[in-house]
Amino acid sequence: MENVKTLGEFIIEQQSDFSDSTGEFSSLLSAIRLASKVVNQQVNKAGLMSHILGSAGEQNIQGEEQQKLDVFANNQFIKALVGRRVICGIASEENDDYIPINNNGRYIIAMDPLDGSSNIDVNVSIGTIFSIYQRITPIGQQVRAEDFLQKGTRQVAAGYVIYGSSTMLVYTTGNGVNGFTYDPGIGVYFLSHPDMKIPAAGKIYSINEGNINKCSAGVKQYVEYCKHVDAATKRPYTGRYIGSLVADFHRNLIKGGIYMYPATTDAPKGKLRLLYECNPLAFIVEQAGGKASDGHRRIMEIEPTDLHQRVPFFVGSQSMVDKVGDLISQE
Ligand code: AHM
Ligand code: MG
Repeated sequence: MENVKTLGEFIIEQQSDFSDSTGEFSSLLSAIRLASKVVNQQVNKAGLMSHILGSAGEQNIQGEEQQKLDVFANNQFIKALVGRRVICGIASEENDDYIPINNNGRYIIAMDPLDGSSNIDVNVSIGTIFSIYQRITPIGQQVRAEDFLQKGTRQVAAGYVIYGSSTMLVYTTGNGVNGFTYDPGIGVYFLSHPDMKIPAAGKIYSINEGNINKCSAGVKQYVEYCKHVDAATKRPYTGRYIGSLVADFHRNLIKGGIYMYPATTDAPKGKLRLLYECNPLAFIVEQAGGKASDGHRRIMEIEPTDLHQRVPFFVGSQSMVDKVGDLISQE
């Protein structure tokens, strides 16, 4: 075990790089680490919960209402974050409005505590996504909307947890991307993927192609391009779509590829949320050498106007995001 580094050790090492002399930021990451372990445990027994122990909406043996897993995950992350007192506010996909916490905390967090939760019943990988900022309003006051409506370029950290065939935590503080794999036997994350880089040109495209006739001309042309046979550019590309953002993103980050959730005629702003789905993954992909755009603009430069705002999302290998962007701009 000589050369093996745990997430705990890694966080302490990074503390100095991050000017975190008070250890506040480390404490925040530890809260996320802790909550992810609790959620991981529940996700692993999700099949038992619904089919054997009774489904959500029923009462458990103590007469308590069983929570759906996404609500459970939300509560776990909130509980862990509140406990550390370094957070002044939380925005979550599960809450209509932001939650003010400790007025003396320095950090705000935007999160999707359990993304892709429609996949739980069919045993497909799901994830947690988070994005961290420093507050704008002065310490000591209650947080306001402007603390959350910051551009992605102002993120100080972002990451995701994938609850998959193994559970991983991947994050960046703007100094590269590192991935940690969870050993459930001893309850520890180990550094397994140091300094992750996305291949500049991938061969996987990920889109819900059932919606293709509701997409704009540029997106249609790009999908046709992906399927076109051309030995020189190694096309056709491979189509892979799990329908679980973290899982699709994670695979493409490692293998090279593009994930797309474009605007459609039904959803002119796309489906995914800027603050806690797109911005954090954009930060990670850029730190890994890739790109993220809404088809026209860099995701992280979009000025947010609403906590739950949606944006079209194209994320992955640089040349692929550029290519679809070129076709969209020619529409
Ligand atoms: P959710 O936040 O309601 O779980 O929705 C987000 C999910 C993503 O994980 C996934 O990429 C996308 O929705 C799939 O949408 P669709 O079924 O329209 O392809
Ligand atoms: Mg979501």
